[in-house]
Amino acid sequence: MTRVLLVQPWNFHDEGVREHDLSRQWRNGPYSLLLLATQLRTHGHEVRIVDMIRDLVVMRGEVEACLASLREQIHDFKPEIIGFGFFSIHYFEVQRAVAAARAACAEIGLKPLFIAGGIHASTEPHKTIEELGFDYSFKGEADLGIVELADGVKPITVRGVVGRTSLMPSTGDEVKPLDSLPFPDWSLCDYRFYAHPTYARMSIRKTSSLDMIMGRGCVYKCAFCAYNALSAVRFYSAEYLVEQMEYMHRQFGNSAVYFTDSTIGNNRKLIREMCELMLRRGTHTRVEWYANIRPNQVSEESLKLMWRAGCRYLFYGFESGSQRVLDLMVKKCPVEANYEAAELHNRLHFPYHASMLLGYPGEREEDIEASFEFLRRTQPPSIGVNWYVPLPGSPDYDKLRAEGVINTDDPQEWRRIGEVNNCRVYADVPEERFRQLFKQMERLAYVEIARSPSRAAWGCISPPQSEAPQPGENDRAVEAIVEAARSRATYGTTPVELRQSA
Ligand code: B12
Ligand code: SF4
Repeated sequence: MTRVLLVQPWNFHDEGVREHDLSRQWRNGPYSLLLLATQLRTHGHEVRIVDMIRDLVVMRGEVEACLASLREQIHDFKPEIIGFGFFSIHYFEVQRAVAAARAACAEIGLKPLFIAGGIHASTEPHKTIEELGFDYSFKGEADLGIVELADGVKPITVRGVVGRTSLMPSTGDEVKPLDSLPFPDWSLCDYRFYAHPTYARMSIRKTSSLDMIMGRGCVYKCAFCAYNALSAVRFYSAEYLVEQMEYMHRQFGNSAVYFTDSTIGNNRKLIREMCELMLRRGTHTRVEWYANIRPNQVSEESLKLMWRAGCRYLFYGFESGSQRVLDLMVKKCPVEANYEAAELHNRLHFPYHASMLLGYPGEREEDIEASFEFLRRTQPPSIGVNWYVPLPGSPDYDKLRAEGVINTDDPQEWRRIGEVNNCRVYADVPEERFRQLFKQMERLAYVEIARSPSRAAWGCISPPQSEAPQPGENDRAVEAIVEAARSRATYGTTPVELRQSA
C-alpha cells in the first residue's frame, strides 16, 4: 500500500479575493484527480487530494494560508508519491506549490516522488521537469500508469512516465473499455463546494451540479485546440453514464450534471441511447444536465429529444461569423451551421451559450464584422467573448513556433488563456484597432444584447438590475458592467434568469 497525495493548483484569479458569491460563480471540481484517486483506492492504495482551488476560496484569497495547509497535509499524511495535475495556465502556481511541498518534505526528511500529469506535462514533459521542479512527468492518460507507480514498479519502466533523460517518451496505456473505470468518488474532495447552487452554470435557474464526462478525445482537429494531444477517441456506454448520474444524485445530492466533454456530439448514437435510457428510467425527473456541443452536430429532432431527457442548456463554440476564419481554424463547420443551430435554439426556446473567439491569426476586420453580424442577427441568450491565445499542445502553437511568431514559451501569456483583453494580438488587424473592436464586441455581448428586447423575450427577469441603464450612466459604469460580465464569462456564462422554455 502506497500513500499518494494528488494536488490541484489554485486559480490565480482567486488570489487576494476575500469575498465570493458562490451562487454567481462557476468552478469545476478536480475531476481527473478524483478519477485517479478512486482508481488508486480501488487498487488498495491510500490517497488524499489537496484541492487548492477550493482552499484558496475558503481561505479568503490567501495563498500563504493555502501553502501552509499543503505543508500540514504533507506532514500529516507523509506521502510517498506527490502528483500534480494541471493545465498550462497553472504554470506559476504549480512552480510555487511544488517548491513549498519540497520544503515541507525536507523539514521532516521525506523523499517522495514528485510527478506532474495533465495536458501541460503531456505536451511539454521535459520542460515541466526542469522548470517546475518535478522528478517525472506523465505523458497521456494515467488511469493504469498511476496504479503501476503506486504498486512500486520502477518509474522509468512505466509507460507514460518521462524522466529527465528519457529521449523517446512513451505515452500512458489507455484504459479500455472506459466502462471498466470506477465512478469517481466525489467525497474525496469537498463536493458540496462544487455543488453549491449557482446561477452561473445554467443561466436559467440555480442548479446544484457536479461534473461527468461522456468520453475522451475528439474526432475533429481544430487548429487552436490541444484536445487531441492527450486522448484517443472513445466513450462510456449509455448504461454506465445513466447509472453514474443516478449514483451521484443518490450519493451526493446534486440535481444537475455538467458534461465537461469539449463536445458531446462526437457520438450522436450514444446521446440518443442515453436520452432514451434516461426517459425509460425516469432519470430526467431527478437530474437535469447540460453540455458543450458543436453547431454542426445538432438537429431539431436531437434537440427535442435532449430537452425531453432533461438537457436544459447547451454551450456552443461558434467562434466566428466568418467562414474564412472558421476555415483557418480548421473547424470543419460551415458558418450556416452556426446560424442554423442558434436559430433552432431561438425557435425552440432552448437556452444556449455562444462562445466567440476573436484575434485568430489571419483574421481581418471584415471577419470580425461578420462575427458582429452573427451576434446581432442571432441575439443569443448568453454570450462569452474570448481573446485568442495559442495553447501549448495545439497545432497552432507548433505552427506559430515553427514560423518564429512565438519565439519563447511565455507562461505569462498562457495564464491569460480565455479571459482577459490585454494579451498579444495575432489577428491581421492593427493592434489598436483590434483592441477597439474587441471592446465593442464585449459591449455588444455584455451590455447591448443583454439589455435588448430579444433577451427579455427569453423570459429574463432582464436586464438584470446591475445591467439596467442607470440615470446619467457614463462610460466607466458601462466598463464596470463589461468587467463583471468578463469575469463571469471566465467561469462560465453570463447569468440571466429565464421564465419559460421549450
Ligand atoms: C473538462 C475540461 C475542462 C473543465 C474542467 C477542468 C478540470 N479542472 O478538470 C473546465 C470547463 C472547467 C475547463 C476549464 C478550462 N480549460 Co479545459 N478542458 C477540459 C477538457 C475538455 C477535458 C479534460 C478532462 O477532464 N479530460 C478527461 C480526463 C480523464 O483526462 P485528463 O484531464 O487529461 O486526465 C488524464 C491525464 O491527463 C492524466 N492526468 C491528469 N492529471 C494527472 C495528475 C497526475 C499526477 C498524473 C500522473 C496524471 C494526470 O491522467 C488522467 C486520466 O487518464 C480538456 C481537453 C483534454 N483532452 O484535456 C480541456 C483543456 C484541458 N482545457 C483547456 C483550457 C485552455 C481551459 C481553460 C483555461 C479555458 C478557459 N477559457 O478558461 C479553463 C481553465 C480552468 C482552470 N482554471 O482550471 C485546454 C488546456 C490547454 C493547455 N495547454 O493548457 C484543453 C486541453 C482544451 C483545449 N482547448 O485545448 N476545462
Ligand atoms: S475545439 Fe472542440 S471540436 Fe475542435 S478539436 Fe477541440 S474538442 Fe474537438
